Amino acid sequence: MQQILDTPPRLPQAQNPNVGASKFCPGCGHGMTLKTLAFAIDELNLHERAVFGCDIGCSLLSWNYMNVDTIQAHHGRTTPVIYGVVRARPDTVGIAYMGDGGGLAIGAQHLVNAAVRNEKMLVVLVNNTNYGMTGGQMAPTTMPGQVTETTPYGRDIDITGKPAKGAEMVASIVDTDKAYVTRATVGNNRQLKTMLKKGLQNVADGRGFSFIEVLSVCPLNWRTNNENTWARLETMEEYFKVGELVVPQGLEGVK
Ligand SMILES: Cc1ncc(C[n+]2csc(CCOP(=O)(O)OP(=O)(O)O)c2C)c(N)n1
Ligand code: SF4
Repeated sequence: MQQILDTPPRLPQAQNPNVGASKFCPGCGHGMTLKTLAFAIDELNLHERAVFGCDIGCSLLSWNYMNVDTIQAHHGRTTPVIYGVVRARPDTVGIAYMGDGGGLAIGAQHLVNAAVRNEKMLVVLVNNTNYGMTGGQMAPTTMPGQVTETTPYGRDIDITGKPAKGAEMVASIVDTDKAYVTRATVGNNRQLKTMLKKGLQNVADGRGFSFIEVLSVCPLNWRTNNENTWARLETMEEYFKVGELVVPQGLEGVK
């Protein structure tokens, strides 16, 4: 038993070993997503080509998390910052990492333009159904009836509309011969890694735009214990269907 306790956890090479204690709240989905992303970069051996951009929001806490070149952008602006890098240095594999507020509210126009133009970059959008960093306000993805700081009686979709489905929106505007669009969940780590690898490989091959929405958890603002956190994720998975929406030819070998 002691030997197990003394064995350090296996860290991916693409994760910074000197980051210290996690800055994310215990049980946060950002940490799970980032570690899986780092393993995906390892398995594709993309350390030298990867450029990681983090948004404002809790994603900014990853500014020193990755062991690859990293840029911190303004809220919603990570997508254009990263495709600027890729346009200047086409050999790079640009990754724009953001929350649902950054991708589907303040940065929505950038996401649309990048998808339509088939910018050769990967967008990872972590959907935790609220504005995490600022205390848990309603986001475009907040579930019907969900209580947040700004919807104390639950989200009323007659007033605010239905939750935005990012993956479906992106799938409807991309070049389906070149783009990879999918929805993953932190509830299925193995599938998440395969999807991240496909998204990265699509960019690394120079084929085109990749978009991965990751259903995630925010136990702090949801005010949920472990059991209720995972129960809520299952409710999210009923509304936001997990699975691939657009898969171009050429990714068959990526597992
Ligand atoms: C231009 C601008 N507007 C507003 C803010 C305030 N702000 C900081 S984080 C945040 C919400 C972040 O939510 P989300 O993008 O969903 O990421 P999460 O924290 O949930 O991961 C907001 C509104 C800001 N930093 N910059
Ligand atoms: S507020 Fe939510 S999203 Fe932000 S670190 Fe804490 S659990 Fe994660």
